[in-house]
Amino acid sequence: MAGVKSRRLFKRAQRALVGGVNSPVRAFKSVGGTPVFMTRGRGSWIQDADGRRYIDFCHSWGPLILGHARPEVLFAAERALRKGSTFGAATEAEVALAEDIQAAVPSMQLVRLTSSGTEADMSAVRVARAFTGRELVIKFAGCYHGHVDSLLVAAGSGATTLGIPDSAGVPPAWARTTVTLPYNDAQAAAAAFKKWKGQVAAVIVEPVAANMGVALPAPGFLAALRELCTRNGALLIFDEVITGFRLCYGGYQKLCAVRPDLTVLGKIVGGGLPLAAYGGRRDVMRLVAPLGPVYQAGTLSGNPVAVAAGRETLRLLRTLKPYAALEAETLRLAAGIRRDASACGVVVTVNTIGSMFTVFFTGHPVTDYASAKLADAARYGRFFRSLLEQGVYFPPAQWEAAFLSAAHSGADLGRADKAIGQALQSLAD
Ligand code: HOZ
Repeated sequence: MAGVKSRRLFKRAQRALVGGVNSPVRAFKSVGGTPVFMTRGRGSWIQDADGRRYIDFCHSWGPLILGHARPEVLFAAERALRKGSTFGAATEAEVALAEDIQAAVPSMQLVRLTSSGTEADMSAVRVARAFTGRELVIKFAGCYHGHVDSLLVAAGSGATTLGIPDSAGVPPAWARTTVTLPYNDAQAAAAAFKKWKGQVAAVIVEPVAANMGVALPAPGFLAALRELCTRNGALLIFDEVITGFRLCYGGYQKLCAVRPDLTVLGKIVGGGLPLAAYGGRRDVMRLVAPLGPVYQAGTLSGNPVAVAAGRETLRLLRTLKPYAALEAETLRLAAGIRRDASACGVVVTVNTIGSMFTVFFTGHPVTDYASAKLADAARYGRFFRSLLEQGVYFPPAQWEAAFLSAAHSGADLGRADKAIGQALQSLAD
């Protein structure tokens, strides 16, 4: 249960902020209890307003692959800040970050930096529509591409958590420009291309779904989407906001060897500050202003402080190469969770890839939105609250990814493993 100060702050917050928060999943609605107000973080831990520390497996929903307040990243951001927080003008550092992105994700031949993943997703879809002269966009149920109007259809993440996957306020005519299909169903995609022949501008997909919890692409699924898009003159957009620089140095596209036409990045690429990017084929991106007629802009786009944090994070990832170790630790943690769950008779499915994982409270394999929705969110809430009591912070929602960072030590993971065992046991009691 949240401490006295967090409870007091939440009361105050509700008088000033909608629902007391600035992003709905923070409200703890699906896990129950009062949101915990954080005051600081370092390495693998965060601390709340009551001075309690937690081993963090949410890590701000993914950006902090190196942990909180990594000194080199802080130093780089601080150095940039001292020179001026924003110019609304071109800087050399943003060019260097774009070059780093091009080198790591070669399909991004031209890059545009934005301030949030939502903005980058929205812009990628806009440019795809302009390039093809078509309106329809295929997305997959349970995938989340930010709170873009036309993509808030069967949306995952907070929209699923709060039971509003089809948001109010989206004109039905806009929602009708989106065709929603089951994730991992290449046949459904082929049928959709047949049905809406010559009308599909783009297919947008999280190459590894992470916003319905973690669900892996079935073998051949992404390659089939590539093939369908190419054959039908549509663009393939990979939303790698979560997977970018999370599973390897670059995008998941490097691991699955499928080259999208456009890619969206966010989270890690901004080193924990508000920065995202979209980019792709030169002939497509040349449509974006000032080169072309697709308008997209931002006062804080390519903000120097965020750029500095992003560049330093990428530099550290190139140097430290943490990916193999992170994956091994995640697999170990997941094996422990499965073992503990089975020992106390609690049914779980644990999906992992690299340093991402989700504990689903269902015995069914989770491969798409329908199977993810079988998970028992109320059980997850009890699990979450038990972990919180024991000083371990998981994402406060069932349909999200949890993350390991390079800052988690063996001791952290040992403590977390014990706490998870107890949390599972409490569900069995
Ligand atoms: N996009 C984040 C991962 N699902 C959630 C963050 C939020 O909605 O606040």
